[in-house]
Amino acid sequence: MITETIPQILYEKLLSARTVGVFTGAGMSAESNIPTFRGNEGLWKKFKPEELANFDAFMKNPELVWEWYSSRKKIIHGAKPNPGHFALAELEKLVDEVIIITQNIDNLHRRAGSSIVHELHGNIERNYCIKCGEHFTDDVILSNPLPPTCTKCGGLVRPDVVWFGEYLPQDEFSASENAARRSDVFFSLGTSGIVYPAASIPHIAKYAGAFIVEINPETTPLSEITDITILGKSGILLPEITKNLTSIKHKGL
Ligand code: BJW
Ligand code: ZN
Repeated sequence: MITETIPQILYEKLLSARTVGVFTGAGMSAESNIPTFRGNEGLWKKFKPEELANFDAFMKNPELVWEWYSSRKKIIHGAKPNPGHFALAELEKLVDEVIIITQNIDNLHRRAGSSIVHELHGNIERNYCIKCGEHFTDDVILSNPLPPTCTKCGGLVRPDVVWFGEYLPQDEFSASENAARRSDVFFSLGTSGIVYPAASIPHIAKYAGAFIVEINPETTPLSEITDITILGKSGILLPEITKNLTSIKHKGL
């Protein structure tokens, strides 16, 4: 079902759910003013994600890749969780278990108060040396000229994010697969659903029998497997869902 309003069946499913899985992408943070990847903003006009977010691009032109990451680090550092992030943290009071599986690297789910967050594509606030693995905080590296180098071995320092052609962190991916398998309701929020293997997670939830709900202003390839696709913004629809669920829990359906 594709709809612009929240159907009653979603509340019925949430009321009887034990585990709610939530898969999020860049659109989740759009209302925190962090540009999405495949929208029409900023550097993405000039470069496709595939052209900058890969190891070869970094080795060929570390200055350019660092210019892009340092500007994004600044945007993300200054960003705040939006009402959608806070609504997901609030949902923990209304159902037994809420597990966030995010492709985002911006830390905003944790900052909003969500307690279980699996990060599939890393975290932009961390950095490490490609030669010796030493970790560095942003404070240390951003105060130096870019691209930063390791104080221990002189190797190049990179952001701790997953680039194209790289493996996802195995523990985070396995935990996400398990969460998808045991979800009764599974949300896919603000993602184009085209980057694999992350995009396989909603499919795993589907085959395990979860009720799949997508929130996105546009349909995506994932819309083909959803029970409901609600066309709209996560920062508007999620607070509405938690508000209505709270009042249904108090007054009944
Ligand atoms: C709103 C909204 C609002 C707007 N409210 N919604 C199988 C088939 C085909 C290809 C592959 C495959 N398996 C692997 C591949 C290759 C590749 C891949 O998937 N390529 C495809 C693009 C074709 N995958 C990989 O390389 C992965 N690794 C891998 O497979 O390892 C195995 C391997 C190892 C060695 C050799 C070979 C294989 C790694 C993928 C890493 C992705 N990394 C990035 C960058 C992270 C770091 C950084 O941030 O810089 O992750 S790319 C970028 O895309 C980022 C995102 O997490 C990811 C997904 O994007 P997302 O979040 O969906 O954003 P958008 O912009 O696409 O969509 C936003 C959506 O929001 C839109 O739908 C809007 O409508 C919506 N929206 N406002 C709600 N207010
Ligand atoms: Zn080093």
